[in-house]
Amino acid sequence: MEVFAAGEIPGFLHVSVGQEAAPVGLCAHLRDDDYIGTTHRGHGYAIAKGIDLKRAMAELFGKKQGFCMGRSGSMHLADMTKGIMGANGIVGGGIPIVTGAGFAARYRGTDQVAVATFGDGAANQGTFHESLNIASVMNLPVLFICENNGWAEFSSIRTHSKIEDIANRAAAYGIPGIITENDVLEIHDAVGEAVVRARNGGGPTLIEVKCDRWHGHYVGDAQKYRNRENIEAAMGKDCIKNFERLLLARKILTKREIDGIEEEIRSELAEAVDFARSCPFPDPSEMMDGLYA
Ligand SMILES: Cc1ncc(C[n+]2csc(CCOP(=O)(O)OP(=O)(O)O)c2C)c(N)n1
Repeated sequence: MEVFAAGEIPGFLHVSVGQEAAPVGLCAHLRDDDYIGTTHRGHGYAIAKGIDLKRAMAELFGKKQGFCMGRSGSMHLADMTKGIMGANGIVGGGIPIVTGAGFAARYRGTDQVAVATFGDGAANQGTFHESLNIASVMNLPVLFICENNGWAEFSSIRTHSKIEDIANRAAAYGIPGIITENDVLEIHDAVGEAVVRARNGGGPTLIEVKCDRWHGHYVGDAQKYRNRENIEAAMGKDCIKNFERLLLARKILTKREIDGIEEEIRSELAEAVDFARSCPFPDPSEMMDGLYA
């Protein structure tokens, strides 16, 4: 957010602050050869799936050393070596792509799984319904993870859906629909079961995570449509701090160890930003490289 606000990252940036539990709880179960496809708010998943931070940051900066040679920026960040099929700027656009990856895994007879993550707004797209249906009837190894943060851009879920629980839509396709809180261990448990089911031929699962978007839809969004109480309530629920408290209470980590981890993360991020700054932009003469005609 700081680097974007300083004007160093072009385009739009959608951060997932407040929504860290789902990427961590999910990706702990995934192998490098499992597939994931995310949304415009997908950086957390890319990091949790193991993307190299330096090249990811270079991509956000639009630099040549980025994973997509500076072509994708934030919203189509991909790294196929880690099964990261891409963020997607088209709301609901990643869901059928991931469903196709699930079909490919089944067709090749592997035990890979494919995971589509998306928001509550995307659950109204035709792609969501078509993908759940075909994944269900073909018993595909696909997980559908809906991060319901209560907002689709500037619209509250109350204005775009008559039901509160997106997970209920699973019933229409005869697959399990699970609801979790924004709690890393709860998500880890739910995903664990769904991944085992998918790898063993048991078909898809829809998991809805009830979470909160701390900030605006994009960095710089003044959030005139949202009142102070709603924002403060969201920020009052911190899935990282909650997990820290649990680790301390169970004496798994000390405060000092937690501080050490935070320091490590801070310096890893600083290194990534320095790397991105030092990289050149792609040369205009390379503009047509990588295009199909
Ligand atoms: C097909 C399509 N329609 C509209 C938009 C504009 N748009 C961008 S993000 C967004 C809302 C997405 O909300 P949600 O799926 O809940 O994800 P969140 O932003 O909450 O993570 C919309 C409508 C778009 N990018 N693509």
